[in-house]
Amino acid sequence: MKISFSKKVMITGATSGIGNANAKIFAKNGFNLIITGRRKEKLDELKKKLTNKYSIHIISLCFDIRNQAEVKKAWKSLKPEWKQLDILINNAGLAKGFQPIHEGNSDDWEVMIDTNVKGLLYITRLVSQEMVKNKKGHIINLCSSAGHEVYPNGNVYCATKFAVDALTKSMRLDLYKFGIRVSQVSPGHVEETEFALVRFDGDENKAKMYQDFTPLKSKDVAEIIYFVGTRQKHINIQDILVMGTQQASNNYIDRSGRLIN
Ligand code: NDP
Ligand code: 8X3
Repeated sequence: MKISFSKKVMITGATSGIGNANAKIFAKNGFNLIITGRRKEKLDELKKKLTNKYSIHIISLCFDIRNQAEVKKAWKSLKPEWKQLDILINNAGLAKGFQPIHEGNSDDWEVMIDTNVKGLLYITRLVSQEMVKNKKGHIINLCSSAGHEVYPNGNVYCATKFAVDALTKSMRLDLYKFGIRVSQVSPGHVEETEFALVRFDGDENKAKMYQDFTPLKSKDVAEIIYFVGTRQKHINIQDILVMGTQQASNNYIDRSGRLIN
């Protein structure tokens, strides 16, 4: 079936957390989706749930964003009308490890650099070429408060997010003359994600980082991304830095107890 009349958004890393919440909010608002991630069963589950609930089309693409050949193959598998995306949300990303630089694990460094920087570039290269042809499109990068302010033990993760910040700014300089918007959203701590569990290699105790304060929830960030992606054509929100009320900065968090709404 042809889908060129409705808007299309690609969300990388839709199998959990912020990307998953984003898929739900865009689906609810009638967008057709391309959802990506490595866990096929999670993609299938999400596709089934959202297509049962909303009358939209969803393509799921299962690939490792660190593997340029897999990214290219997945993109090539799309029909031409699906390649004319209105929005690309570069969300897939992760932190691995939390050690000072002299104790860091270089395998972790490579995973973060390959995912957060190189993976983002691989998919953006393909999507942006098509957006330039169509003279329309919007790229929204998931940066982080860690891309604005470093913190102890954050070293390489922070560096990858500083790189995302630089890429957002420089991509905008390359693409604005084609009518393409480039934005980023930079959250502080976000719960209802697998972020901490992944960072601490599945250690559930270490991942309990949010018990003594209330951070943002994945849905909060998804709502902000949806807002950024649905402004009138003449508006480009360049960056939103957002944290929970108890987080004043990366290094100052009021851990005196969770807020009751
Ligand atoms: P989650 O771990 O819940 O989600 C990460 C997503 O990225 C998953 O869908 C995962 O899918 C995907 N992903 C990771 N590695 C790869 C890979 N190699 N190939 C393809 N997909 C991959 O974390 P969040 O939702 O929190 O993270 C989303 C983004 O938000 C990240 O860029 C993160 O840096 C950023 N962020 C998170 C914050 C937080 O506190 N949670 C705060 C600020 C920014 P799968 O495992 O199926 O491949
Ligand atoms: C995720 C937030 O503070 O763990 O980017 O780096 S933080």
